[in-house]
Amino acid sequence: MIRSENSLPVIRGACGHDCPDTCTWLVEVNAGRAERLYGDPDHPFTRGTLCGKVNHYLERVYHPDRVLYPLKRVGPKGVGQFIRTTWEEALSAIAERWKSIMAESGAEAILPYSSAGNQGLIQMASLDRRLFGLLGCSQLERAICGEVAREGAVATQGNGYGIDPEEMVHSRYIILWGTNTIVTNMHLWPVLLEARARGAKIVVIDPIRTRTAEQADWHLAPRPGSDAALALAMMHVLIRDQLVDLDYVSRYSQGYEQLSVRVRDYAPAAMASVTGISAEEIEQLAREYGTTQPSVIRPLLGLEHHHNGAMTYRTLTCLPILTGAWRHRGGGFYRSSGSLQCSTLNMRGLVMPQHNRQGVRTLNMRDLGNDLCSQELSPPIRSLCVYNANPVVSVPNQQRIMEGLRREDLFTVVHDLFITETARFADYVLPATSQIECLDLVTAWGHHYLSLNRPAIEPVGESVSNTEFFRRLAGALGRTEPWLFDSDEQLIRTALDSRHPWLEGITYERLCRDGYVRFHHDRDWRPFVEGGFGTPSGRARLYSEELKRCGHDPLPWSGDIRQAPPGQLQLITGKTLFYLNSSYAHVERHRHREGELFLEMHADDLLQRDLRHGQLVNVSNQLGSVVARCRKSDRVRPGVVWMPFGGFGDARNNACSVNAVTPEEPTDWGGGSGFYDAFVDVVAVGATDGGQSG
Ligand SMILES: Nc1nc2c(c(=O)[nH]1)N[C@H]1C(S)=C(S)[C@@H](COP(=O)(O)OP(=O)(O)OC[C@H]3O[C@@H](n4cnc5c(=O)[nH]c(N)nc54)[C@H](O)[C@@H]3O)O[C@H]1N2
Ligand SMILES: Nc1nc2c(c(=O)[nH]1)N[C@H]1C(S)=C(S)[C@@H](COP(=O)(O)OP(=O)(O)OC[C@H]3O[C@@H](n4cnc5c(=O)[nH]c(N)nc54)[C@H](O)[C@@H]3O)O[C@H]1N2
Ligand SMILES: [Mo]
Repeated sequence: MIRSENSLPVIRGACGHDCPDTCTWLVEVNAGRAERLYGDPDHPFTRGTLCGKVNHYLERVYHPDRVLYPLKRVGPKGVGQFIRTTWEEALSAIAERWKSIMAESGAEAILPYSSAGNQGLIQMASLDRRLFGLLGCSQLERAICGEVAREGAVATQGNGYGIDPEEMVHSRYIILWGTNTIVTNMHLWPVLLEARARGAKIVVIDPIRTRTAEQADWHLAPRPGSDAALALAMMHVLIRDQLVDLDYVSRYSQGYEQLSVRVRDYAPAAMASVTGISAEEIEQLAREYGTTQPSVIRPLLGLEHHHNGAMTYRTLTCLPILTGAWRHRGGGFYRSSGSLQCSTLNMRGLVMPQHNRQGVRTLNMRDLGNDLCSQELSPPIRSLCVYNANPVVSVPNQQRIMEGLRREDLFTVVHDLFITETARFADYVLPATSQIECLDLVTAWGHHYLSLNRPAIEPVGESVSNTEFFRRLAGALGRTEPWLFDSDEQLIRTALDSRHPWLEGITYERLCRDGYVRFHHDRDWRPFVEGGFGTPSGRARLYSEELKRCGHDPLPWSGDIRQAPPGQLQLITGKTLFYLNSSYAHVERHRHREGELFLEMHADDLLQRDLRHGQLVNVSNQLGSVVARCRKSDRVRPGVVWMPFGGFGDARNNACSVNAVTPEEPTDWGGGSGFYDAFVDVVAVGATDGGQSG
């Protein structure tokens, strides 16, 4: 065991928040209480620095509002009035209710609803998948983060793989496309700065002048949703000016001829009005990208939350094929290492899909509101079990979700650390452990390390980990299958037991000893250096028969780019520095730092509406409305407004989130939601009091 300078035991762990960085940390414990939590200075990627939220993680662990005991609702749904109950009573009430629902309507009437609130491997997806699969509960399509992007990349590459982000230090042309690295992926930034010190240029493509855009060498602000048009205009220049690596293209891809014909329609001059970027800038971007190697495109969330999100990703992934960027060390494309990490692990062993009841329906998390309110769904959702998620804040069409959650005949169970905006509607709220109270194998979607999170303290109050919650539920339901009761250590050993070469020498014991391990592969690992794409032919698909068969355009396409209807503005969101998605709004320090909900708006749009900086405005459309403080800002372009994402309301009183006005419109494919194709009216609701400028 490691000991601190004052001889306290120090326990190694890893952050479980839904974030690419997956920092490792050290926790000093004194008489059973965690006294200090700080970044592990030895971790090569996170280098001992934690973010502004997790630096104060212990305030979350010991927060007075933490749910410490099982709670039972006594007031109306949504009000959040509960009384303390026992685990025994809560579990037997849940089991009794679920058994009668299953007998009357079938298990599909129960919807387990979870996301990546804890993205540790076994706390996110293990015993829950086994139990609900065996019972035959409705399955959930989880496509609100990453899936659209992955599916778009798959259309071209056959898989969602990209380069190892640490290799970006070798890149010489870096395009951060629809991502705010400094805020959301802070440990990648030093890698990029090192690349810059070695001569790299950093370009940011984002409709908003984000913190990252401010620090970039060049910022281009396209109209939201027009990125595929921009990429096609780049391809037009690459092909026209013979900047294509024809050797790479002819050996390792298919459909170059068809693509060449397609891009003729995308001359920079024609795309300038579509994208809002001048023809000269498009020409310059394409030439620089086509003549500088290694070049890398690093996109993230901003592109996938549009209705054309998958096609946009499909289009962008054609660029490094045309330039042959994949040949070069530090060249290619990188979005997430998540699917790569999972492909090395024994996921089937972990979730045991062979025991799932067959023919069960799948509901999409995006549609939660409509599904809860549906008169047609057969069977209707009669019970909802929420864990690792706070859908009232994070899922589009919030009003509809709350309407559904108010249904008197709906039996809602929430397992969380706090009485979240969603938990306020629950019949039972059950206490969840924090990351320093549970064991897990933590994968990362932003680097190539696996970490072991060891519990530093006993569960606070009567809280239990997700895996323990599902063991208890299985017991209460009278199940006896031993694999529903596997211990956390057994689950981790199962996950590691895959015989994948990248896991060679990586054992539970080694993780216990070292805390984290880098995958066993060469530093200089290039996924598609000699083709080897994940398609049946091994070639990348510039033209795709598979897409055609599914009714999509077989070639990259700009999609129909939406314009705001007259008088309305297009609303997009981004993550904040001090909140992690819907979380941390409960902690005063972070609440204070983020302040009240605001809307950034260009001076021209303010003027047109006779609005003033600092005024309270009502942001609304046919879905609902949300009140925010209006900020005059030159970070946004006219016609586009920006609102931060998070739970800005006082969770005890109201749910206040941008998702009050976002649609659950399906993306082209990939099962996601066109959140950012939200069009809103903005009108004053109060007098000006001079808020701070963004
Ligand atoms: N408009 C708009 N909407 C968005 C986004 C956006 O940018 N704009 N972002 C989208 C994206 S990318 C994402 S990933 C989603 C995130 O949406 P969510 O996953 O709903 O949000 P989180 O705040 O990450 O986590 C949800 C809950 O998990 C709980 N939790 C944490 N650890 C545990 C645990 O060990 N056990 C249990 N039972 N609960 C735990 C937290 O306390 C929190 O209440 O939101 C999406 N929605
Ligand atoms: N501090 C902090 N860090 C986080 C999170 C958090 O909540 N807080 N959440 C974590 C999660 S779950 C995720 S998925 C990641 C997300 O990481 P990012 O993708 O970096 O997060 P966002 O802030 O949503 O950045 C997306 C950017 O896309 C831009 N954008 C919107 N529409 C378009 C468009 O049409 N075209 C282009 N080019 N850009 C567009 C937005 O203005 C925004 O700046 O962050 C993770 N890290
Ligand atoms: Mo996410």
